[in-house]
This record gives sequence, structure tokens and C-alpha cells, in this order.
Amino acid sequence: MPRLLTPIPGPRSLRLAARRADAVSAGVASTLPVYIDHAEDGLLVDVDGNRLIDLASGIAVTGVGNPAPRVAEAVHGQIDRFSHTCFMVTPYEGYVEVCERLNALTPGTHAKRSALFNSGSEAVENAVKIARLVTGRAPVVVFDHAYHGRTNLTLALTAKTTPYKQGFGPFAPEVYRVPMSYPYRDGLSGPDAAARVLDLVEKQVGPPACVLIEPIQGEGGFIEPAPGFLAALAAWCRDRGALFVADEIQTGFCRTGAWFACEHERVVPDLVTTAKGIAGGLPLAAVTGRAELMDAVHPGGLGGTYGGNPVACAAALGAIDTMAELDLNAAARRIGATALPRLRAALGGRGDVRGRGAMLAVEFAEQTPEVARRVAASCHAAGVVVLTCGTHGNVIRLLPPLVIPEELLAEGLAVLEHAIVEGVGR
Ligand code: PLZ
Repeated sequence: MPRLLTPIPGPRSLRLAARRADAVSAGVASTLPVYIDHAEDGLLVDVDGNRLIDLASGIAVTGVGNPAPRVAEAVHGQIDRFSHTCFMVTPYEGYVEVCERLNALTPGTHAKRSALFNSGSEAVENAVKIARLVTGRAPVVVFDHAYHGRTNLTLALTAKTTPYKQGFGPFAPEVYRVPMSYPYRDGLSGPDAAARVLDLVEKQVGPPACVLIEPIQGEGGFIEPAPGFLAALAAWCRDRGALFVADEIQTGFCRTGAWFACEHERVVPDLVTTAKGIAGGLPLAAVTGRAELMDAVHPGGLGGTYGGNPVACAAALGAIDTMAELDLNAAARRIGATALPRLRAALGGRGDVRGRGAMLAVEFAEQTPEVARRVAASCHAAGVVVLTCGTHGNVIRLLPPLVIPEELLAEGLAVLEHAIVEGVGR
């Protein structure tokens, strides 16, 4: 059976697009405006019956599958018992159990505590609140190309102006941006790139509340810092009484072939923010950190109506069980091992192919968006969902479901390879 029955988008999607234009704010955009009817085993099936190969997982969310049987079962079971009480009014076990799992799974064997929220942005905001409270300091150090969210504080932390920040200021103060280690572009070793950062911070900021970093940057271009960069920053933080905060919202939960990307560098953060892959598609996020830091917050200082909603917690437990049972870390590594050589061969010397596990990127040498846009568009037209990213929009990124069947991945990669070869005019 052919995967595509109509042009992309098909007539039913086009009709929905017209309704959307009259109902949904133009401020909310979609990469590929096909309207989804259901999903199965690495495929998104649209309302016209087209079966698209999903190499995006809804931006690194549905790694465990979509729908994932254990997640669906846990959600059904919970919603039939109760949908909500508000943990701040009358608590329930699921919240506690998710925190126990996070405390056990995140890097480091020290005593930890967690608090649950609804979105990645909210988790990052709360990590900064905690860092400021326990250190009594205001400054937050962030990096070029960083992405931490779309709320006002997290927009201040996010680097890229268009589309995220443009016109939405003023932004929160006491945020200081320093250069990221970017081996493909700066050629610096990890320690040298860290020394450049720390010199700036010492001279221009002084000891901050925290250094906040994505261990592998996501929206900013799937930039993996040179070995030793993260460790040098973490060591400096320890020295200067600042918290080292890892934003593992995109990298966490087996995406990079480890539970958390910090593990690749043997770095143990003081605070870790998680979201996305944690709950197989339900909105849930967390801050996990050293017990003495997390418990230094006054009762009532952290919370929110929906944070750690029982249905989202049930989904998270189903998702985490799935990751462990199916060994999705190994699955992620297999995806990387399959994809990297193929993508390198397709790109030749026209840029950089990089990634860990199933977080993979093709960066085109030209720092303009045209080639990436063209490549993404031809993948989309052929029914393969890929995303672009990068400060310059010149990166194609892959975040396939970790359970994607091998044949489907191969088929998606073949389409992408062809698009790359055409796109760079080889
Ligand atoms: N930190 C590292 O990747 C979300 C955002 C897409 P929320 N990334 C996808 C978009 O255009 O809005 C993200 C992230 C990192 C924080 C966030 C924010 O998480 O759940 O989107 O708030």
C-alpha cells in the first residue's frame, strides 16, 4: 500500500487549515500542516489517510511510541479513578512515585528531591527560582544558541530572537549570555571553551546563582559541546558556590542513548529540569535536585494547580517502565549507529553530521536557512516528518521514536538522503 494517497497536505487537511485560519491565532505555527487522525508504530496517519514516517516524535516527546501501550493503559486506569485533586490540596501516590523514579534515575547517587510542573518552561523557571533562593544571588548564566522556553523569564534565557522573542519584551533582568562550546564552528577543546566562558563570567558577572545549560543544545542546533566543557563549568560552579543546572528537557529519558545526556560527560548537576519524553505525550515536567537545595524552599514556595496531575503521573510511570523494559537506551544507540554513517555519506563535506543516540543532526555549512528548508520541504512532500533547528535555521534534526521499526527508519532515511543530495546539489 502506498504511504501517500494525496498530495501533502491533502484536501481534508486543507479544509481544516481554512477553519484553523478563522479560529486559531496566527501566532501559533505548524511545521507540516497535515491534520493527524491517529498514530501507530512510527507513523502519523492524517485525515486524508496518508501515512507519514515520524522522525520528530512531536519534538522529542513520544520516544516510547505513539500511542505507547503502557502509557495508554496507565492513563485509562487513572482517569477512571480520579482526574485531579490538586497535589497542594489532597495528595496522591502517583506524584510521589514519579519523584522517587526521577530521584533514582537522574545523575548522581546523592539524596534528591523533585517537584512536578506542567511544561518545560515552567520547570526551568522554577529551577531558577530555587537557585536564586538558595544562593541569595540574582545572576543566571546562559549560552549562545540556548533554548529554555517561551514564558517571560525563559524567553530571557532563550537566545534566538525570531520567532521566539521578537516584540515580546521587556525580558527579565540578570541574565548573562556567554559563548557555547561549538566544536564544528569554534574548533576549541572543551577546557579552552570553558576557560573563555569562565573568564567572561568572572570579569563581567561574578559568582552567579546558577549556570544553566542544555548538555546537548536542542532548538539551537543540536550542538554537543566539546568533551570536558560541561565538567569544567560544573567544577567552577562547585568552587564558586553557584548551582550547575542541566536542562535535560530535550535530551532526557533515553533520547541520547543514556537516561540523561550529562551521563556521557560524567557530570552530576545540582538541579536537572525534565519534561517532554517523561510522560509519553502527556504534559508533565520536573525539577530534580540535591535534597538540601530542594528542601531549602519554604512550604508553599513551589506548586501550581495542575503540576504533577495524576493522569500525567500515571502516564510517566507507564513511559518510564516502557523505557526500562524495552531498553530504549540501547534502541537509541542503534538508531544513531544506523543513521550517522548514512547521513555522513549523503552530506559529504558540505557540513557536519553529529548526534548521540537518537538525537541526530545534519548542519549545512552555509549559515543561511535555504538548504535546510528545501531539504525539509522535500522530506515533507514525500511524507517524512523532519524538523529544522539552529540559530541560523541551517540544521535538519531527527528525533525518531525510540521504538521506530527498523524498516521504517531505513525508509525515512532513504528519503532524507535523497533530499540532502538534491539539496546541496551533489
Ligand atoms: N528547554 C531544552 O527543548 C522545548 C519548543 C518548541 P516547553 N523545546 C521545544 C517551541 O517552538 O516552542 C524546550 C527545550 C529545552 C525547555 C523547553 C521548553 O519546554 O514544554 O515547550 O515549555
